[in-house]
Amino acid sequence: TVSGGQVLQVGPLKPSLTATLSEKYDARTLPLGEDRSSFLAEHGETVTAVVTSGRTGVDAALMTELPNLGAIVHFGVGYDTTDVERAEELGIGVSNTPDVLTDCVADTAVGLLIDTLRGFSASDRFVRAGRWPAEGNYPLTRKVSGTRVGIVGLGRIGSAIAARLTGFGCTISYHNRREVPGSPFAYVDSAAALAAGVDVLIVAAAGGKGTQKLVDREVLEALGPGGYLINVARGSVVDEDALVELLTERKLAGAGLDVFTREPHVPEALLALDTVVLLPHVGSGTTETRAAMEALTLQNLDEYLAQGTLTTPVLDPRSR
Ligand code: 8YV
Repeated sequence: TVSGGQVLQVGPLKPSLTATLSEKYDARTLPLGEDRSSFLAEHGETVTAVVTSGRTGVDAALMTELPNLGAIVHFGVGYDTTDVERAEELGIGVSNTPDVLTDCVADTAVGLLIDTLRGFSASDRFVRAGRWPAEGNYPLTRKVSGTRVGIVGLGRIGSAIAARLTGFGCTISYHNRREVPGSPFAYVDSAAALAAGVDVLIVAAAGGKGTQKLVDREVLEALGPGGYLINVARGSVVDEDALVELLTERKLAGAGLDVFTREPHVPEALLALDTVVLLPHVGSGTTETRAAMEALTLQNLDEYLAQGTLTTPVLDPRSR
């Protein structure tokens, strides 16, 4: 049903993936700006598969302009930039790259947690600025082992974070859409109640409409002046304005953030705070994991082009 179709790249991708798509799949790239509408008028009908990422995705308007689109293949586990409800109505399949990045994102969460509580990045800046000889010992920080950690979203990544922190003697509890059967960790039925009972709140929930500002001002206030927030999921899951305000007013002890609402823009006020650790969305960013994500992206595309199905679908394609 899909043979002879055109592959379209939407948004920037890993350079090696872009090269493979153009060299081996004859893929075109959706132009930005003025050329976009003439490109779509000319080529839109031929496109059967899109390859994109959580940075760009495919919205409902673009789906309308690609009337023969059958699959949206994402490089990345998150697909919140694609309108999956509309894709489902249209019978368009959607895939992502689960599992292969779980370890690295969980490692990042633990690294951020340790850095935020122990102030390693801030103390590195202290050494580089020549302050050690001048000022003596670095101020004391917060012990990590044995802390009470609440995880928002106990999916693949949240579970991998919990497994790691169990080794640090942390007490783990979690909030999730629904209780996870057989989980050894305590389920708490709201994010605010979870935050009220922990020292560190880790956000590991999927982005998208269902989790928009799930961690709102009330949740952050429940975490309180002794509490820390770690986010390796999506900026949209947290009320970023409230977060910045509470951090600035020292009504939160600190935050470790790999994701932001308007990437690559980071709220200016955070840059001045030594209580926060700021990472440029590097959770899955290792050579090994990005290669595995690339391979799984191409495996999904190959399977779709050969037989109309996806290897790791979040939505199965229907024959169109
Ligand atoms: C990627 C991510 O960097 O997988 C995800 O959802 O956020 C990251 O692994 C991103 O998708 C690439 O644009």
